[in-house]
Amino acid sequence: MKRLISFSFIIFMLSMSIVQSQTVYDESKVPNFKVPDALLTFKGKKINSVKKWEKVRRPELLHYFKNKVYGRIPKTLEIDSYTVLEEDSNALNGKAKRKQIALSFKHNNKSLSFTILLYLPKEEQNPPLFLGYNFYGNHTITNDEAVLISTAWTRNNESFGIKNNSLDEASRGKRTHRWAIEKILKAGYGLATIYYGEVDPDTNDFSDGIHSLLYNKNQTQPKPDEWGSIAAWSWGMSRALDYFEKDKDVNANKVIAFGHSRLGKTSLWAGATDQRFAGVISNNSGCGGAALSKRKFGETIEKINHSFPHWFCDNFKQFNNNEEALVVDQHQLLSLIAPRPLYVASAEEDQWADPKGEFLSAYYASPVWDLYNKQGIEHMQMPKVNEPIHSTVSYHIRSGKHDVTDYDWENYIKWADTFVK
Ligand code: GTR
Repeated sequence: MKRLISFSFIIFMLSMSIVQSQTVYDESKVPNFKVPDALLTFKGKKINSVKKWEKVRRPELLHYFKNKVYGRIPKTLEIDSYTVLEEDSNALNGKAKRKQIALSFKHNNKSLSFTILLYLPKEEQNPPLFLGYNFYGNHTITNDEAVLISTAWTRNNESFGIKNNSLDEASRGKRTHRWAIEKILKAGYGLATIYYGEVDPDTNDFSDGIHSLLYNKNQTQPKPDEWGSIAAWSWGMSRALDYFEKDKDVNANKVIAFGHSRLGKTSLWAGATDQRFAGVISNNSGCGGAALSKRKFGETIEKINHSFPHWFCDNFKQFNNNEEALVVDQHQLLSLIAPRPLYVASAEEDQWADPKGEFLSAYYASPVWDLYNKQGIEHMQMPKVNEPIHSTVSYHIRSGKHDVTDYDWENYIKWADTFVK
């Protein structure tokens, strides 16, 4: 009997854990939860002025996200030197000026460098620009043969011809569809991109990448409240911005942080931590990006920490299957970008990223833009597919899958023309 009970107990526990880790794609299964108020401090004080927001609420939210979600950066590390590896004022059939710049960093007898690929529209003086990471190397975003191929570790990808974790000519131009370079240049914007693996390889290994430059003696991995990979990639975006401040060809006051998916989580965190970014775009950023965690729809904190244990700080694991314990939610990450322009975009077939959770997040963040008399998302009703809402906080859900398309870029450009340029 005893044996029978313990056996059925084990089966029960097993089935519970299977139930718990099942992915929710059904709106009726979204739990009831209280959305934390962006304008109420942790001590329950109402925030009703820009001054109080900036002095009290914004810092406490930022502090919480640093310590519990993305991880804080242990020390400051500035560019040691930079080298213009290559430049051509007649690139892309005479339409663009191209530059490739390596930024180098040194600390603890270690060094790291990453390369910015920069295209600028030829006709413009000091144009604004979009800055975003790519997943497989700068040479994948264009067929331009002059773009240098990274020597950093890369995830293998058969359809891109990437073998042995290293890049070569086979992958050139494989991701052109995600980067509407011609449209961007024609609209008078520059485009800058960096291969994210040069800043920190996307593996659960903290011996490589930028982290190791900032370790204390005998430290081999970040402390529980120290930076994971997303914070490391965001750090790299800020260092690129440091470089732009020195480059007279670009307008460093008009740099828009862009990112897709994990790199959209990254652009949001970059915009939150570095107020020099003039605007932020989150393309299908999902869990740990724009989407509300407490909805537990699609990807959850438990799932993301399980698949990608290195993306967030270790403290974030406290919230695996324990979203109730989070005193914030991702709309408060978005609110840290106020009053600057923010664009959150979803895709209809990207249910894993919870489009509704991304939309609601922009909606619940909007009272902070209201404080500054800027227009956020005013209605709780999600817009129809392919009917964008353009205001200082913008949102669209387009048809199709998890990706970056020309449709997305056309909308980002329109929004940037009105709210950033
Ligand atoms: C998925 C991950 C998402 C998203 C995506 C991506 O596997 O679960 O959170 O970041 O990868 O970056 O493409």
